[in-house]
Amino acid sequence: MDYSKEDLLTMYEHLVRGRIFTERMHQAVNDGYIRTSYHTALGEEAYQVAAVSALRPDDWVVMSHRSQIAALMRLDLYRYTAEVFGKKDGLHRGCGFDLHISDMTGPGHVGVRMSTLGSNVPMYVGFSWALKHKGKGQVALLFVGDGAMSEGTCYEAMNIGSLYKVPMVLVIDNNGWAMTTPLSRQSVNPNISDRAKPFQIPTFIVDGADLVAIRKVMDEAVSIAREGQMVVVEVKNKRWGAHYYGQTNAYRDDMDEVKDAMEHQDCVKLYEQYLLEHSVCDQARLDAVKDACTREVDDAVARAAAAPLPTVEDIYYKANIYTTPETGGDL
Ligand SMILES: Cc1ncc(C[n+]2csc(CCOP(=O)(O)OP(=O)(O)O)c2C)c(N)n1
Ligand SMILES: [Mg+2]
Repeated sequence: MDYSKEDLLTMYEHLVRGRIFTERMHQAVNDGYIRTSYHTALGEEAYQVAAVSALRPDDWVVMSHRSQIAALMRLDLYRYTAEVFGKKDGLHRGCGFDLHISDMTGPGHVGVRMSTLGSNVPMYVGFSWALKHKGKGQVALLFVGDGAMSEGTCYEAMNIGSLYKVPMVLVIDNNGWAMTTPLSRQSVNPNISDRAKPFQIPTFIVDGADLVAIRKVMDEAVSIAREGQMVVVEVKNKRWGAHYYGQTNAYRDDMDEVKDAMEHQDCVKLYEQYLLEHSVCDQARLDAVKDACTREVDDAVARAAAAPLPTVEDIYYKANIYTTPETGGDL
């Protein structure tokens, strides 16, 4: 085994909390606590946990619209939940939703993201370049989807990122769909990371259901980035749900594959098997972790549901969308 029992169990905690959190957010949509489209990551939790686990605490994480599980490893669970419920206690006073979630000043080191697909890649090439010049050896980890990678800005950014040797890991969640467009209708090559090769960027491809395999790839990718080189990691995932929770999947022709993935390629089940087979812990320990995470998530949901709404002044103070109250409106 390449990792300590403690490290492996910490990843399990994040993984299982992420799964329970996603299920509770689906319920929150049904209950009317979340009133806008929420893009959840059911079945795509492992790569997020593995990626953030490979970082140093002072490295930076930047979400995509589907990487809440990664962000939750850095953010306060209650304040994140309150944000998506549109409550005043939220990270952005309930005015930003999760599309712009950040924590620029806290210990979380979660960078602001823009919801315009492709815009984050050039932005964070610049940010990583600044990190390089600060000289503290920090790395930025950026999540994007396969659809986002069809925006031209990504390629200008990869060229400059490689040329300037920025310490950035671009993790591509290739889940086979961009909203209602299957990968086969947006790319001649199913391996999106091949598009980084002309820029001489090192690339990796890994199975999104295998948490330990992803962690190994991420350790290597982060160490290359820290030495001063942009890296691309493509994770092959399957989008189990619709684009956002509540949307129909009627346009999809791969639902048999989804069913099969849910049964045989569930990253949580596979990781539980790994932990048991490698005698990292017993079933009772897994159950105890699950129970503790369930209580933690249920508590955050109950508190967020009962929390007050933002005031009209909060809502019209536009800086709330991108900033956290701690900064007093500054980024
Ligand atoms: C420039 C731009 N075009 C369209 C959209 C609307 N949009 C939001 S998410 C999305 C699909 C993204 O697909 P992908 O990057 O594969 O991520 P996934 O939803 O599969 O996680 C689209 C088209 C947008 N946000 N920005
Ligand atoms: Mg996609």
